[in-house]
Amino acid sequence: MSSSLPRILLTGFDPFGGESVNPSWEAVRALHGKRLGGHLIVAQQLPTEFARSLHELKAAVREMAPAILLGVGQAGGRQQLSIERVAINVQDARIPDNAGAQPVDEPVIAGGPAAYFSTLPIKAMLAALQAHGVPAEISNSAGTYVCNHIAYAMLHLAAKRRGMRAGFIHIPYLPAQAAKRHGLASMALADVVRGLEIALRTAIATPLDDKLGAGKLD
Ligand code: PCA
Repeated sequence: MSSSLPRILLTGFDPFGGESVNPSWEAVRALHGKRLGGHLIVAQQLPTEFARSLHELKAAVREMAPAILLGVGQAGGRQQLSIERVAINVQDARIPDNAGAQPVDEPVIAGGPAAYFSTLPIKAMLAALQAHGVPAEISNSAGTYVCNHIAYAMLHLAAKRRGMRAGFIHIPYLPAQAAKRHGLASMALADVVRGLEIALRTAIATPLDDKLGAGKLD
């Protein structure tokens, strides 16, 4: 790997909740080693475990000092790429994580702020995805499980490092996962990979976000 290019750290998770695959890892690993807009993408798998994922994220950021941190996670049932606006300082696990931990109403970072907003240009990313025919939305909640935990930790790390921006995207089930659950939405892996690439290109090219209405009433 060329060492001089600024890095994009792109994370995905291992399977959880009885699944044998996690589309987030399948998608990010397809982009590992790719050069994009003068940056080099490094894909890393994080465990779907509260404690260990945080540990491994911190180590990777320390070692790599990426310019952009993008976390990706599965959100079964969502219908499109879901660009997260916010991460909150709480863990409230409906199911145990892959190490059996099930924290309820614990902070991600004790003493940290209640929430962080994404520092990636979420509206510009949304517009670019839609313009390229990839279904996408802004989401105002990343949940309270391991994905929100990692999204919060990424933004906490980014708040302390000048020049590092961070954000999180939730993605739907793959078609093969949805086929087992009558009626749930899915997105083909190739579309997810293309969407992540578009989102990253836009993040690189857009230091200041667009002002574009994408609010929700509910
Ligand atoms: N999705 C879970 C954790 C790992 C993943 O891919 C979540 O949304 O919290």
